[in-house]
Amino acid sequence: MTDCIFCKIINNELPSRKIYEDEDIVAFLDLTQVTPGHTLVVPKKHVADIFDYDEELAATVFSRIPKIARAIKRSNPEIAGMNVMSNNGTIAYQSVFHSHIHLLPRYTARDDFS
Ligand code: DGP
Repeated sequence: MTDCIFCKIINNELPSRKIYEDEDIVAFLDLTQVTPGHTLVVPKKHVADIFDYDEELAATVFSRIPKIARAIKRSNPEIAGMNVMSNNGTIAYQSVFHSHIHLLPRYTARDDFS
């Protein structure tokens, strides 16, 4: 989709800090960094939200999450947990309408992020 920010990131038309990429998905740091290491896992296929997934795409995207979560956790010994979540629809606070899963590392020593 031509005016989609995440399609542009996937196609390297916009910069991002990618931490993982394969033929189906890309994972890059969220611009806002709600907690340090806040990452978005994004299917390369443009789907607006969870309601657009077929089973094959769901299996592809969600099966990658544990591997990426483990890699983020390994990157910093202070990471003690992680929120994995997705906003779907304006009412659910989705702001970018190319589906994505948020990975939010949580820190024991400094878990004072709202
Ligand atoms: P959501 O509100 O769930 O749709 O989350 C969208 C996220 O996308 C939000 O946390 C900020 C992030 N975001 C928006 N624009 C950009 C961008 O250009 N680059 C990066 N890396 N993240 C972005």
